[in-house]
Amino acid sequence: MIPENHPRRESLIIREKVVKALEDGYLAPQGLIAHGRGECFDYLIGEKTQEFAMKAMKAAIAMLLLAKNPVISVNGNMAALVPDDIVRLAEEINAKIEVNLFYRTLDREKKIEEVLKRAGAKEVLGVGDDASAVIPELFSERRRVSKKGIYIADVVLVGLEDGDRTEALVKMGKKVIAIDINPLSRTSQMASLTIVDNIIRVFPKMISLAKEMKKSDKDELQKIINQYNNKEILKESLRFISERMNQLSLSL
Ligand code: PTJ
Repeated sequence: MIPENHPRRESLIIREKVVKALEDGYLAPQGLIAHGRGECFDYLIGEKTQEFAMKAMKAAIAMLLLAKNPVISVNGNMAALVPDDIVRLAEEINAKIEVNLFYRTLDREKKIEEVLKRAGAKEVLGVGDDASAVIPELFSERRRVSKKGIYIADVVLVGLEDGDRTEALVKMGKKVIAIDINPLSRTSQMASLTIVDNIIRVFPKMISLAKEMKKSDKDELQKIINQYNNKEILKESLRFISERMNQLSLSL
């Protein structure tokens, strides 16, 4: 039991979700390590959504709303942390949902499909034989994708990802939107657009933005994308962290 007044109660509740997903058999044990790394970066950005992430989210929603075949790619950690929000965002932007795992097993794929269906998803791609197409130049199990999903997607939203697949998808001419709280990771550096923030905070904000921005016309959305520069956003996030650390060191 986590005490009501524990100063880090929220963070501990999120940990419990991740541990439960491991016990239920759909989170990879390595997902616990990934989560811990994320917690560390969250301290560095002040455990709040910062301006660089807001700008990236707006451009991401513009990109997703203009996409012909947008897909949200789901792994074990995403299914553990934001299952309902994945389904709600997919509905708002008219995206497909596909399971794509680094540590791929059929059992985990099926369990993640179940979690997403319980959250309201009508169709979940990438499970078992549905993942019969291959991403070229990628040698991990992540290379196998659905012909109806990631294979033909023009925009793919990924979270807590390894860099190789992001690079391979970009090489295939796709736009990759990465949610990664570590601006130094290969995924963050390789993605077309990087949201440097905690996925827990990102999804609700993206859902609100999608509701609002759906009313904009195509030219307005395209303008937001044209003005966006991912390198600048990554630089901004690193400057923010270093300035914040500096200020904190002065206040001790
Ligand atoms: O479910 P599977 O088999 O596909 O495996 C999923 C994991 C996450 C284990 C796999 O993709 C992996 O090993 O990922 P990495 O290489 O550890 O990368 C995860 C990235 O996500 C790191 O850069 C973390 O800092 C970042 N991250 C961790 N927690 C969060 C996060 N980013 C946003 N929000 C978080 N809560």
